[in-house]
Parts: sequence; structure tokens; C-alpha cells
Amino acid sequence: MVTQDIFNAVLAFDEATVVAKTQEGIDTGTAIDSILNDGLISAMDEVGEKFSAGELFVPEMLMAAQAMKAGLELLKPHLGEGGGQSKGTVVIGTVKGDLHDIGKNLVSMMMEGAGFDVVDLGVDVESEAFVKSAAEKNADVIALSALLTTTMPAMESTVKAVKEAGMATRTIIGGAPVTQAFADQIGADGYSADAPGAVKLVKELVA
Ligand code: B12
Repeated sequence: MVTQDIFNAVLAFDEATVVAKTQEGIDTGTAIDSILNDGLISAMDEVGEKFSAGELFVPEMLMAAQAMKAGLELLKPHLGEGGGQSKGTVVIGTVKGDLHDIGKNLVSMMMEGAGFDVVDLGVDVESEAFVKSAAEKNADVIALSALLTTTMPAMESTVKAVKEAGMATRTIIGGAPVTQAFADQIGADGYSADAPGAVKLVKELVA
């Protein structure tokens, strides 16, 4: 099955096969959700488990991530509903100190696919940069990603900075270690565990 081949290729750090099999999946009508969730995302979960178990190390994680990203790029035009008029503006980034961007990119792609204008500030983004960009773009939502428990406090300071700036822009947070309870604790306006949920959340917030 093509999703299993994609899964295996990510775990083998085989970018060329990830690309070929992802394209094959798209061309042969495999559900995009399945390619994404059962192929690419499940493989990265497995990579995470192997990393935790000491079976994989950072350079290998990075190679797997690059292979996954190549597959994601191909899926990009197929994610979300696409087309139409802008539904609103979202400023997104990974918070200060954190360089993980795969999940953030996925959220960003799906929001674009769902018709939002997305301003992606990249990784290691300071609170002030989120506030400045959101003000300039008159953003509806600021979306913060963190993958490290050590960078979660940067989410709190960013949410605080947005409030102190007196902006109406809503804040949402996500990333593997983040929870709804943490969102409540720091006063963020929303949390989602995954990219489709993030899109749903933003739609609700701008409605
Ligand atoms: C790939 C990876 C890397 C790559 C990152 C490459 C890149 N360009 O992103 C590299 C090798 C660089 C890396 C480095 C490090 N990593 Co790393 N990494 C991972 C790994 C294996 C996968 C992360 C990933 O991409 N997942 C796939 C994506 C799709 O999932 P996701 O990010 O969770 O995103 C989804 C949701 O969370 C959500 N979401 C994400 N963002 C947002 C935002 C919003 C607003 C919303 C609503 C939702 C949302 O939607 C996404 C899609 O569904 C994880 C393990 C894991 N399974 O999480 C470890 C992991 C996150 N890394 C870890 C560590 C420790 C590190 C390092 C410190 C290692 C080191 N010793 O150097 C460094 C830190 C570098 C830094 N300063 O950031 C730990 C973190 C532990 C902790 N509790 O803090 C993990 C959990 C591994 C582990 N099990 O120990 N890493």
C-alpha cells in the first residue's frame, strides 16, 4: 500500500521514495488525509518514539523530517478547501528558542488551503515580532507552535504581550507538548492537537 511505502520511506530517510510514493498516492486517488496521517505523520511519530528509546539520533531525525517535508510539499495544493476569497489573516510561527517547524508548516499549509491569508514568521520567533506583524497585517489570529517543554513559557509571554498591546487579535497554541489545560492557564483563546483542528478553531474564532 502506498501509505505504508511512504511510512517506510520516511523511516529509511529516503526522500526520493517519499516524493515518488506521495505523488503516486495523489495520482492514484489515495485519500490525502490517509497519505498525511497514516503515511507521513505516523512515520514521524515512530521516529519520535525511536529517538526517545535511543534508537535514533538528531541527524537521523532531521533526515526523516526532510523526507517528510518533501512529501508535505506535494500535498500542499491538496490540503483544505482552497480557492475563494480570504477568510481572514493568520500570523503563525514557532516560538522563541524552538526550531521545530514541520507541524507549524502543516498548520500553515492547511490554513492556506482553507482560504486564510497566512503570514509565516518561521521559527525562533520573539514575542515582539508576533505582535508587530499582527498589528501590521491587521491579523485576526496569532498561531503559536512549540515542540519543546522548555519553549512553552515563550507562548505565555507572547500571549501576554498581545494582551498588553491591547490588540483584538486572538491567540491559539499547539504542538506536541501543549494541552488545552496549558492554553487555559496562559489565557490563550484556543488549542488544537492537530492541523485540521487548528483550521476549525480559526474558522470558529473569525466567524
Ligand atoms: C523532527 C524533530 C526534530 C527536528 C526538527 C526539524 C524541523 N524542521 O522541524 C530536529 C532534528 C531539528 C529536532 C531538534 C531537536 N529536538 Co526534536 N523532534 C522531532 C520529532 C521527531 C518530530 C516532530 C515533528 O515534526 N512531528 C510531526 C509534526 C507534524 O507534528 P507536530 O509538530 O506535533 O505538529 C502537529 C500538532 O502538534 C499540531 N500543531 C503544531 N503546531 C501547532 C500550532 C497551532 C497553533 C496548533 C493549533 C496546532 C499545532 O498540528 C500538527 C499537525 O497535526 C519530535 C518527536 C515527536 N514525535 O513529536 C522530536 C522532539 C519534539 N524533539 C525533541 C528534542 C529534545 C529536540 C532537541 C532538544 C534535541 C537535541 N538534543 O538537540 C532539538 C531542539 C532544537 C530546537 N531548539 O528546537 C523532544 C522534545 C522533548 C520535550 N519534552 O521537550 C521530542 C519530543 C523527541 C523526544 N521524544 O524526546 N527535532
